Amino acid sequence: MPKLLVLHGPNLSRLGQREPERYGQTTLAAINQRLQRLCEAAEIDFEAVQSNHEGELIDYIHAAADEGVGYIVINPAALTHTSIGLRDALLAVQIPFIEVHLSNIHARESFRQRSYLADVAQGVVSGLGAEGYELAARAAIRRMGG
Ligand code: CA2
Repeated sequence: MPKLLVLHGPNLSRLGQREPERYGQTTLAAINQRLQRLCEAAEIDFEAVQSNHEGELIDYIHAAADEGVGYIVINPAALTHTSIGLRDALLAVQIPFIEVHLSNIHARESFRQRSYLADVAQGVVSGLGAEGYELAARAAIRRMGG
Protein backbone atom coordinates (compact mmCIF):
# COMPACT_ATOMS: atom_id res chain seq x y z
CA MET A 1 0.00 0.00 0.00
CA PRO A 2 1.41 3.48 -0.81
CA LYS A 3 2.11 5.70 2.17
CA LEU A 4 1.65 9.39 2.94
CA LEU A 5 3.96 10.98 5.51
CA VAL A 6 2.89 14.27 7.10
CA LEU A 7 5.64 16.28 8.79
CA HIS A 8 4.93 19.16 11.15
CA GLY A 9 7.76 21.47 12.14
CA PRO A 10 8.65 23.44 15.28
CA ASN A 11 5.94 24.74 17.61
CA LEU A 12 3.02 23.29 15.65
CA SER A 13 2.25 21.03 18.63
CA ARG A 14 0.79 24.23 20.17
CA LEU A 15 -1.87 24.62 17.48
CA GLY A 16 -5.28 25.45 18.82
CA GLN A 17 -3.82 26.56 22.15
CA ARG A 18 -2.08 29.84 21.23
CA GLU A 19 -2.54 32.48 18.51
CA PRO A 20 -5.87 31.09 17.23
CA GLU A 21 -6.44 34.34 15.31
CA ARG A 22 -3.37 33.57 13.21
CA TYR A 23 -3.21 29.79 13.08
CA GLY A 24 -6.81 28.75 13.80
CA GLN A 25 -8.48 26.78 16.56
CA THR A 26 -7.95 23.30 15.21
CA THR A 27 -5.45 21.20 17.13
CA LEU A 28 -2.69 19.20 15.49
CA ALA A 29 -4.34 15.99 16.68
CA ALA A 30 -7.59 16.98 14.95
CA ILE A 31 -5.75 17.80 11.71
CA ASN A 32 -3.94 14.47 11.80
CA GLN A 33 -7.19 12.61 12.46
CA ARG A 34 -8.84 14.17 9.38
CA LEU A 35 -5.86 13.29 7.22
CA GLN A 36 -5.81 9.75 8.56
CA ARG A 37 -9.48 9.33 7.62
CA LEU A 38 -8.83 10.61 4.11
CA CYS A 39 -6.02 8.09 3.75
CA GLU A 40 -8.06 5.20 5.18
CA ALA A 41 -10.85 5.92 2.70
CA ALA A 42 -8.34 5.82 -0.15
CA GLU A 43 -6.48 2.77 1.25
CA ILE A 44 -3.27 4.72 1.68
CA ASP A 45 -0.97 4.15 4.67
CA PHE A 46 -0.58 7.22 6.87
CA GLU A 47 1.91 8.55 9.37
CA ALA A 48 2.12 12.02 10.91
CA VAL A 49 4.94 13.32 13.11
CA GLN A 50 5.79 16.66 14.68
CA SER A 51 9.25 17.70 15.76
CA ASN A 52 10.84 20.85 17.12
CA HIS A 53 14.23 19.69 15.84
CA GLU A 54 15.60 20.15 12.34
CA GLY A 55 17.83 17.06 12.53
CA GLU A 56 14.97 14.87 13.66
CA LEU A 57 12.83 16.02 10.73
CA ILE A 58 15.72 15.21 8.41
CA ASP A 59 15.97 11.73 10.00
CA TYR A 60 12.23 11.20 9.33
CA ILE A 61 12.76 12.18 5.69
CA HIS A 62 15.63 9.68 5.32
CA ALA A 63 13.57 6.95 7.01
CA ALA A 64 10.71 7.74 4.61
CA ALA A 65 12.93 6.83 1.67
CA ASP A 66 13.88 3.51 3.31
CA GLU A 67 10.18 2.76 3.94
CA GLY A 68 9.11 3.60 0.40
CA VAL A 69 6.89 6.56 1.33
CA GLY A 70 5.21 7.80 -1.84
CA TYR A 71 4.45 11.40 -0.88
CA ILE A 72 5.23 13.90 1.88
CA VAL A 73 3.06 16.78 3.06
CA ILE A 74 5.18 19.13 5.16
CA ASN A 75 4.62 22.28 7.15
CA PRO A 76 8.23 23.10 8.02
CA ALA A 77 7.05 26.07 10.16
CA ALA A 78 9.95 28.45 10.92
CA LEU A 79 12.42 26.06 9.25
CA THR A 80 10.78 27.00 5.95
CA HIS A 81 12.71 30.23 6.04
CA THR A 82 16.06 28.94 7.29
CA SER A 83 16.73 25.30 6.51
CA ILE A 84 18.95 24.33 3.62
CA GLY A 85 19.29 21.01 5.46
CA LEU A 86 15.59 20.17 5.02
CA ARG A 87 15.77 21.20 1.37
CA ASP A 88 18.82 18.97 0.81
CA ALA A 89 17.14 16.02 2.56
CA LEU A 90 13.98 16.31 0.46
CA LEU A 91 16.05 16.57 -2.71
CA ALA A 92 18.23 13.63 -1.66
CA VAL A 93 15.33 11.22 -1.13
CA GLN A 94 13.47 12.39 -4.25
CA ILE A 95 10.08 11.88 -2.61
CA PRO A 96 7.58 14.37 -4.06
CA PHE A 97 6.27 16.76 -1.44
CA ILE A 98 3.71 19.52 -0.91
CA GLU A 99 4.54 22.47 1.37
CA VAL A 100 1.69 23.67 3.58
CA HIS A 101 1.31 26.80 5.68
CA LEU A 102 -1.69 27.68 7.79
CA SER A 103 -1.12 31.39 7.34
CA ASN A 104 -0.43 33.21 4.09
CA ILE A 105 3.33 33.63 4.40
CA HIS A 106 3.32 36.13 1.51
CA ALA A 107 1.10 38.50 3.50
CA ARG A 108 3.42 38.50 6.52
CA GLU A 109 6.90 39.78 7.43
CA SER A 110 9.42 39.83 4.59
CA PHE A 111 11.56 37.15 6.28
CA ARG A 112 8.62 34.73 6.00
CA GLN A 113 8.19 35.36 2.30
CA ARG A 114 11.26 33.32 1.38
CA SER A 115 10.95 29.54 1.43
CA TYR A 116 13.96 27.26 0.99
CA LEU A 117 11.61 24.48 -0.13
CA ALA A 118 8.96 26.03 -2.36
CA ASP A 119 10.84 25.90 -5.66
CA VAL A 120 11.48 22.16 -5.30
CA ALA A 121 7.97 21.33 -3.98
CA GLN A 122 5.27 19.84 -6.20
CA GLY A 123 3.00 22.54 -4.86
CA VAL A 124 2.49 25.01 -2.03
CA VAL A 125 -0.72 25.71 -0.08
CA SER A 126 -0.53 28.81 2.11
CA GLY A 127 -3.17 30.78 3.96
CA LEU A 128 -6.09 28.34 4.00
CA GLY A 129 -5.69 27.22 7.59
CA ALA A 130 -6.20 23.58 8.50
CA GLU A 131 -8.09 23.04 5.24
CA GLY A 132 -4.78 23.51 3.44
CA TYR A 133 -3.52 20.22 4.87
CA GLU A 134 -6.61 18.42 3.57
CA LEU A 135 -6.23 19.90 0.10
CA ALA A 136 -2.57 18.90 0.05
CA ALA A 137 -3.35 15.39 1.31
CA ARG A 138 -6.09 14.92 -1.31
CA ALA A 139 -3.67 15.99 -4.05
CA ALA A 140 -0.97 13.66 -2.71
CA ILE A 141 -3.39 10.74 -2.43
CA ARG A 142 -4.59 11.26 -6.00
CA ARG A 143 -1.03 11.44 -7.27
CA MET A 144 -0.22 8.14 -5.51
CA GLY A 145 -3.15 6.54 -7.32
CA GLY A 146 -5.55 6.51 -4.36
O1 CA2 B 1 1.66 29.52 8.65
C1 CA2 B 1 2.32 28.52 8.93
O2 CA2 B 1 1.87 27.38 8.89
C2 CA2 B 1 3.77 28.69 9.38
O3 CA2 B 1 4.53 27.60 8.84
C3 CA2 B 1 3.74 28.62 10.89
C4 CA2 B 1 5.10 28.87 11.53
C5 CA2 B 1 5.74 30.15 11.00
O4 CA2 B 1 7.06 30.28 11.51
C6 CA2 B 1 5.79 30.16 9.48
O5 CA2 B 1 6.34 31.37 9.05
C7 CA2 B 1 4.41 29.98 8.90
C8 CA2 B 1 4.94 29.01 13.06
C9 CA2 B 1 4.35 27.82 13.71
C10 CA2 B 1 4.07 28.17 15.13
O6 CA2 B 1 2.91 27.49 15.53
C11 CA2 B 1 2.25 27.95 16.61
C12 CA2 B 1 1.00 27.42 16.82
C13 CA2 B 1 0.26 27.84 17.89
C14 CA2 B 1 0.76 28.78 18.77
C15 CA2 B 1 2.00 29.30 18.55
C16 CA2 B 1 2.75 28.88 17.46
